[in-house]
Amino acid sequence: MKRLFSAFCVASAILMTTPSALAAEPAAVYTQHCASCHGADRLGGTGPALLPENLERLRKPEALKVIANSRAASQMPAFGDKLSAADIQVVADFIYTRPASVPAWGLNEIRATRIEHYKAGSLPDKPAFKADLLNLFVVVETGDHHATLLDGDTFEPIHRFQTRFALHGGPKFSPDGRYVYFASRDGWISRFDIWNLKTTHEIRAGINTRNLAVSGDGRYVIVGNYLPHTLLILNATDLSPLKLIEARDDNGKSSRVSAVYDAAPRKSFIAALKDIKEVWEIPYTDDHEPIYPGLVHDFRLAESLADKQLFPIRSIPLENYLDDFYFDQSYTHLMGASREGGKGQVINLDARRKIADLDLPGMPHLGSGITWTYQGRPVMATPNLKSGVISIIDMKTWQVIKRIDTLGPGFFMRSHENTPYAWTDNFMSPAKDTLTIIDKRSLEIVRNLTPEPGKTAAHVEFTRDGRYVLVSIWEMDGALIVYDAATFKEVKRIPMSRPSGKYNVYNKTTRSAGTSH
Ligand code: DHE
Repeated sequence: MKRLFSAFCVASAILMTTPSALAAEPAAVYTQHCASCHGADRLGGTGPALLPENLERLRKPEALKVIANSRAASQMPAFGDKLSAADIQVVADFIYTRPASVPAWGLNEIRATRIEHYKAGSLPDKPAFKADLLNLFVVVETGDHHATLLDGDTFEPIHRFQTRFALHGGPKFSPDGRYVYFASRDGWISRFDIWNLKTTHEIRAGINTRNLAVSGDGRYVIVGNYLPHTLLILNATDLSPLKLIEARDDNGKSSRVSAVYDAAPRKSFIAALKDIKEVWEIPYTDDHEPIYPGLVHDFRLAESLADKQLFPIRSIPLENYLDDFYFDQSYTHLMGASREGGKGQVINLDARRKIADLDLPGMPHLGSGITWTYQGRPVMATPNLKSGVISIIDMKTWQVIKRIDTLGPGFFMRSHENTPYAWTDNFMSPAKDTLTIIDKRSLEIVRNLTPEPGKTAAHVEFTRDGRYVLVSIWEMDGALIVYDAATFKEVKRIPMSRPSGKYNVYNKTTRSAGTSH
């Protein structure tokens, strides 16, 4: 029956897609020209998923151009000479329309996607190259969907490899720094053995994924999804699924998962929910006795686990939705921005309640925040996606003690324990080719740099010792620029294909106060 239907669709598509001013039937155009790469159900195949959630970052006029002309570094052919303008419009409208029902993505579908390239434990326990294994960088190159492993002492690339389409968010390292886990927006999770330069396992955890976290003990990977509304816990050694959790409250209201983080000192994961006023803490050890008092959900969809107590959900009710957030270094406090922006809240995770409001204008990007000690007190600094300001917050009083005006709204902010300077970009503004450097001792701007006039400069990360700063020239013919962190002089330029984030093994695994965790 299914085959008959497809044959009908293809036949009618052929009849209807001969160049003419009249548009063909949308599903038929899709089936004939797009389904073989993007999947009959639009869930993706060799090409990315084409559902509205997955297309959020591509505006429709841009999509029309991609269909007609293809895009750089893509295997997709141009359809401008095969389809009429009306048909291109019709198929674009089709992919931006939600399907009648949400595609199923339960444990069976997830398990069916798992790929074991190398059995866990089958690769040598000895690095295939010589370098300081803790001063390596993983650099994500979004231009042609690759990642580069970079030696943080010589700044020489060690290995460049293909990744899944459209990685997003921070790749996360195992505690010993040997493995790195990537998440793609289409839900693919990949485990890469840095020592052996090999992808060992892959699995598709969701249809539209936000990010992943690795437990502080290295045993688990957790993935947060927008589509479907789930969290998935995986075995970190082979990415086999352990537990699928539906994100919903006790009234059955379900929610997208905005993000999930590892709170290593608490031995738990913390998940932010976009559509329900709760934040979830999910302990991952079996010694969490007693299971926390108060509201504990158990939306256990996994088949029975040996230990029924694993991964309970401790829900903290909130006054407002939480979107983007940041933790203090002890992971006792969570500072969150609501999705409306303009205001933030501080939640004490032990007291399980809000303890303060934060006076933050615009749309603070708390996820990019950093901390240091200023005049004997812990402070936190956050850039702002909507206004050109860095807010400095006293983490004892939760008051904003200074607003530093920059050249424009920025996205990322970074520092290191061994440098007196904090660096931020002005990525969201006309001044996106500039970087602003702030003295952490005076809270004053000491320099605005323009690494390459007219080219976007963003996302900074320090070497293990804090002596050098790596900056992305975020362009197709981009580069990674290495600066001396003390003199702000350029040291080296390494060509790369639209490099986005870069991640230093030591800074990440030691949870440096100058970087995201
Ligand atoms: Fe990101 C991290 C959410 C748009 C590049 N981004 C994150 C994280 C979240 C997030 C929750 C933390 C993940 C982690 O640590 O595991 N990002 C969002 C959004 O909600 C937003 C605004 C809209 C969206 O489309 O999702 C958004 N992000 C972007 C971009 O437009 C960026 C600049 C380009 C891109 O690749 O899409 C972008 N986000 C990044 C990068 C990180 C990131 C490079 C990792 C930062 C790090 O150093 O850890």
